[in-house]
Amino acid sequence: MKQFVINQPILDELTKKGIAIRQVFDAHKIFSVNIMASPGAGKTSVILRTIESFKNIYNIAVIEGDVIELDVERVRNLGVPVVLAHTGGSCHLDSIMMEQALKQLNLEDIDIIIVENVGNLICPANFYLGTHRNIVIASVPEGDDKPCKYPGMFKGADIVLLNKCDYLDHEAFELEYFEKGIRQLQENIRILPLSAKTGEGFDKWIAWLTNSYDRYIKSFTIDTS
Ligand SMILES: Nc1nc2c(ncn2[C@@H]2O[C@H](COP(=O)(O)OP(=O)(O)O)[C@@H](O)[C@H]2O)c(=O)[nH]1
Ligand SMILES: [Mg+2]
Repeated sequence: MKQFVINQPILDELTKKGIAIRQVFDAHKIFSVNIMASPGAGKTSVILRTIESFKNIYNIAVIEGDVIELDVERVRNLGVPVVLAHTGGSCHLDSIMMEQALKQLNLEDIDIIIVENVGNLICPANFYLGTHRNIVIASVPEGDDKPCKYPGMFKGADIVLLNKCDYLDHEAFELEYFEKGIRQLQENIRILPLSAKTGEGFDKWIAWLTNSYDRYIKSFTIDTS
């Protein structure tokens, strides 16, 4: 049977471009997060509610990895700068697509960039975009076995959000089994159940993001004491 192997020289070039993008972010003190999940897990819904919480505190911009403007429109309706990173039908975003999208944003006026990656629990994990944190979203209706089935994705996460927790009482979803699947890969990672529908758990997610942003900005301060 033929095995699918990602072409290593191409991957190396894309990683170099990702590193260059990180430098651009840091030159502008822009904190960036890469949101990855299955299609329908609630990436856009989480982004919209996050924007609502942050709108008057930070200048947020969004990059939507997609082929159509549906999610772009949803974000634009909140009055936030948003651009489509056209994937050409690819199953992940890469640093070339990111570079094109970034050219369309005014980087002088942005504190935080949120990237919505393509709905997929495999490929996006292999492509470095230059972002500062990987946010992986799972959702209750997808089932509790996703960390066991897609370890590559959960291994690279900085935090796991378990969305649609309003379904926890209705689905045969074992939270303990789900968490165990993640802790086998990363013992101390933060796992946050939340609901983009009801807002449950969002205070903790917003606190985590605020804290990560503050730590990022503080990292530029030279300690002269
Ligand atoms: N019950 C429930 N539905 C949700 C929640 N978050 C998103 N959804 C619904 O799930 C569907 C997919 O959400 P969307 O944000 O478009 O997912 P994406 O494809 O990952 O961006 C939509 O119908 C949302 O209204 C949630 O926390 N609870
Ligand atoms: Mg979406």
